[in-house]
Amino acid sequence: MKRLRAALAAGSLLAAGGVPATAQAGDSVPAERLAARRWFSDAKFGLFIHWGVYSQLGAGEWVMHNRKIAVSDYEWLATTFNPTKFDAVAWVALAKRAGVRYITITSRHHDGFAMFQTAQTPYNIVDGTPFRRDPLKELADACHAAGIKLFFYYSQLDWHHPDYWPRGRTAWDNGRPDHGDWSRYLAFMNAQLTELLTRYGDVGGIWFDGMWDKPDAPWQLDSTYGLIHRLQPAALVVPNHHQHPRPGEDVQTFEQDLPGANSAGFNTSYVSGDLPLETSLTMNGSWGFNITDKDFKSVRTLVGYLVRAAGNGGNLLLNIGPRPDGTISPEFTARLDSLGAWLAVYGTAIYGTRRGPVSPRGWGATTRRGDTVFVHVLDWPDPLLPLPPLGARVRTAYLLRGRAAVPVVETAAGMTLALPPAGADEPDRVIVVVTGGGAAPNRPGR
Ligand code: FHN
Repeated sequence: MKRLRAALAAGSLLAAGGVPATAQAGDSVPAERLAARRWFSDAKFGLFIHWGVYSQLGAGEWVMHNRKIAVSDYEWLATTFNPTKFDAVAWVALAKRAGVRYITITSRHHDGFAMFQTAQTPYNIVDGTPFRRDPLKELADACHAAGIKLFFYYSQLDWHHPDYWPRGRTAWDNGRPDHGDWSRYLAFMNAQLTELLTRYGDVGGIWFDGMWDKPDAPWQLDSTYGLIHRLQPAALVVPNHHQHPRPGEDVQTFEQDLPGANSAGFNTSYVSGDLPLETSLTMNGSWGFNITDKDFKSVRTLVGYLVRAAGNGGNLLLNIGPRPDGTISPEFTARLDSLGAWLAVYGTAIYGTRRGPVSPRGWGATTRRGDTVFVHVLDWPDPLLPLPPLGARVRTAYLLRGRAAVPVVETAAGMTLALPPAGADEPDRVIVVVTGGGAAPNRPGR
C-alpha cells in the first residue's frame, strides 16, 4: 500500500491501454465543455436506463448484494443472459416520443458486469453470454441517428473484480479474495473508460456512481477526469458521489431529490451556482427491473418533478428498468408517451429555460427564457395567485395552452394572476408572462 501511495503521489500510474492518465490543472474549462454544459442545461429531460444481468432476477440491480449471491453463482447467471428482444432503434424511438434529449445507460453497474465489449475482462456481454451482441454499440448508433446524446453510467464500485480492495461499505463474503491491487483496479477502470470513449462515437459524458462505497480511497479522480476530457473534450463528467462538486466535474446530480432538498438523506444540501444540475428519479421505487414493484408514479407527479427540476434550474433524468429479454414494461412506455404528449404542448416552458425569478413554491415553479417567464401552477386551488415582483414590468400574460389572456394586477409588492380553472387533464397550468426588461434570477422575492 505504501508503494501504491508513493506511485500515486508521483503521478506515475498509466491508464492501461497506454493512455497516460495525467492530472488536470485546476478547473479551467475549455470552450467545448462549456458549450456542452450549456447544451445540458437546455436539454432538461433525460432517460436513465438500468439494465444488466441482475434484470433476470427481477429484484433490482442490488440483488447480488441483497441476496448475498456468490461471485461464482452470479458468473453462471451472466452466462444465461440472452436479451434477444433488445431493439436499440425501438428504445430510441420511445425516448424520442417521450421528448428526452439524452439517454444515460448503465455500461456496468456495481455487479461489475460490462454491458459492452471490453478487452479488459471476459466478464462482458459479448464474450460472456449467448447474446454475443454489444447493446451499447447498437444504442450509440441509434442515438446518433436520432440526434439523442448518449451518456454512460459507470460504477466505480465493483462487487466482482478481485482488485477492488480494500473493500468498502458494501463488503460481504461472496467468494472474492481478501487481497487485491488497487492500482491495477484503477488502471482497469481507466482502460474500460478509454474503450467507452473511443469506440462509441461522440459520448455525452460519463455518469459515475459508487464512489460513496469508499469515499476516502485514493480514487485519483484528477487522472480519470483528465483522461475523459482528453479523449473527448466535450464529454461531461457527472459524479453521483453525493458530495460538493470537485474540479473536473461538470454536472451536480441529485439522486431521488430535487437540487438541495435532500429528502433522501444521502444527498448534499449544497447546490452549485455554476454547474448544470440534474435530478435522477425512479418511475416506481426501483432502478433495475423489479417484477413486483408496481408503485409507479402518476403522470401528474412526473410532470411535477420535471417542472420543479426545471424551476430549480435542473434537468430530470427519469429511469426505466427494462426486462431481461430487452423489452420495456407497459407501465414505463405509457408514462413516457404521456410525458411526450405533455411536452409537445408545454415543452417551450421547459426546454432551453433556466430557473425563473421566483424560486419553487408549494404551488409550483417558474422558469424563464430571456424576458419571458413561465409560471407553472401545479397545485393551487384559488382563482387568484399572488406572486412576488418578477424584477421587471409585465407586458402581457396569457395561458400557454389556448393562448387566452390572463388578467394581471401589479403593485409595488408584486403581482396577482387571475387563473382560469384547471382542466382535469392539466397537471400544470402554464401562464406565459412577457416582461419588459430582464427578469433575472436572484431578484427580490426569490
Ligand atoms: O447504488 C446505486 C443505485 O443502484 C442506482 O444506480 C442509483 C442511481 O442514481 N445510484 C446508486 C446509489 O447512489
